[in-house]
Amino acid sequence: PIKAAYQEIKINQAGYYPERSKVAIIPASGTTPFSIKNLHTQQVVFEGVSSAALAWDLADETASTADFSALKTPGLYQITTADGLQSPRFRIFAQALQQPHDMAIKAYYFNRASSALDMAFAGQWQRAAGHPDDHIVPLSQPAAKPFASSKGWYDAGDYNKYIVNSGISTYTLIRALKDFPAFYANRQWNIPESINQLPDMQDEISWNLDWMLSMQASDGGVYHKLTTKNFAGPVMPHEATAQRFVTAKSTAATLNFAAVMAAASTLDTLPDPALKQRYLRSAKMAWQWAQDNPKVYYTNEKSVHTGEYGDDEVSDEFAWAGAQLYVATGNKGYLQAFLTHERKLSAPSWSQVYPHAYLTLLNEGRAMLTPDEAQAIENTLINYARELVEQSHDSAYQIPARAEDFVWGSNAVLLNKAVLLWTAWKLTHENDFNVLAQRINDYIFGQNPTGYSYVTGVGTRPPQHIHHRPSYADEVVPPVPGFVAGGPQNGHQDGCNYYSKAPARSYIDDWCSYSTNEVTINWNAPLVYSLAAELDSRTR
Ligand code: G3I
Ligand code: 9MR
Repeated sequence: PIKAAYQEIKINQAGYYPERSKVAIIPASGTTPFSIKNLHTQQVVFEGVSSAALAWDLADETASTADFSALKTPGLYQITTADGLQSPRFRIFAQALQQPHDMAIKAYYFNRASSALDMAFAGQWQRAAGHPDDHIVPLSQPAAKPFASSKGWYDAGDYNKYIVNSGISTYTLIRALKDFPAFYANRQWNIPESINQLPDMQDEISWNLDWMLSMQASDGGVYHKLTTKNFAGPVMPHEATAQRFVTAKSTAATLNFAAVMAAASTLDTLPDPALKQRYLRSAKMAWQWAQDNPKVYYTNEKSVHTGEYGDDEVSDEFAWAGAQLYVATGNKGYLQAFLTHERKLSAPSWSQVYPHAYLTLLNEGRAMLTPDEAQAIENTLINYARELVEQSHDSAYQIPARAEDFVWGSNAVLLNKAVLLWTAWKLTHENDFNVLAQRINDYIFGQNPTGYSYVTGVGTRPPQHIHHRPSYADEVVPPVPGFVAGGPQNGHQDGCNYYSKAPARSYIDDWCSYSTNEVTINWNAPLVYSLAAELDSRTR
């Protein structure tokens, strides 16, 4: 694997559009003069001095920040210091971040189940179809009549499909489509559906909604996951042929499903107008099942050893599903679970879905709230955003990261904070919120203590060995592009050899490291959102 580059000057390896705010991080213990050379002309075009250094214990590092926002001329550049530190080469160009956005959303196409990936769309990552999932029975009823549960996205580096994780990913993509309609109206990334009249984003979302719908039983309850008993080996989809089942239903999956279906029913780019009622009906049935079964918590059946996504605190799921159903139906009874939930924000995640209710209520739901209700939730979000700005003062990287954020998928914890920051920025136009969200994008593309751009195929030092079965098993050297790695965290649950114990450095670009170098649909979704938000913000 390519090694981490601790002693490098860190920049956003995806590049900068000219008017963007730009900083570099210099691993040095004092203010340092730096210069920037245009690599085409070999002229020094910018000179400056970095800010006072800050120690950051989460990275076991002292570093200072070099602002070069004033450099706006397109070109290829490199930053150096007098004592020989260097940055990777980087570009300033008008289209910066557009291609990374398209790659990040295209990753969903690459992870489609039940479909061959054709050369015309997948290029060298073309592959045969796997997992038709057209003969599925519940694990507990082997003699039941099989049903089809095809399509959807593979969760991650594994081939299973889990409702709660799939649901939040779909919701975040729905959010992006609803929040940036003009951006998505004409944006295409060469998928089989690109020839139709709908936004590609709608087509990609529909691919997973179709699967989710099939996971609802006739009583309204939703199976927690569709899975093999054990994780497949590192083989291609069509070679992973162990039998798949749906497991038990759960309250968390059923409410997550209700929320996503209610949200989907409010999309105005649906492929068929009849789907609106179908989604809404499914959402209401799921809600009713959860009312009748409020404490069915999923744990793996004895014979099942795949991802659990277990959650025995579902008041946030009730709040989210209720808020979505209120917005979709106008029936205020649904909002009760939200109104009585303890008002506390955090980065949204598969187990913490309360923030999703905020996002819906502050957007489509706003006009349906009383002024007091609207003001209260808006204040909570803005105060949370201010707290994140405070947190960002702790390190030269200027990102809102705390020790507790360095868990499995730490990159997505930050990206989900960015989703909330973009929303707070839209409400207030406070510049701090916009800049902080940009810093998170910078961090993801290489402006972080390891010097990796964490997104495959983007930048000068991207991961090469993600824990992603197709990337491992195919004959192609580069991994499937556009996936963000989970990121550093010092739980070290996989027993691989880490070079550092510091949370923000505990990352290795190795197949071995499924706790830092796997990829998943729920980590890519806030990346897609945050890049779309940043690109869209240029027009406001
Ligand atoms: O809830 C406890 C918390 O109380 C405790 O303080 C903390 C300290 O470590 O741990 C918390 O539990 C963690 C849990 O996530 C909730 O955040 C576990 O340690 C941690 O191991 C667990 O990680 C999950 C991982 O699966 C293992 O189950 C990740 O969140 C989750 O993203 C990941 O998801 C996997 C799927 O199972 C399978 N598909 C791939 C996907 C990504 O790797
Ligand atoms: O490969 C699995 C990965 O996709 C899962 O997210 C991860 C979740 O725990 O587990 C991985 O499988 C490992 C298993 O849990 C333990 N033995 C080693 C497996 C990876 O090679």
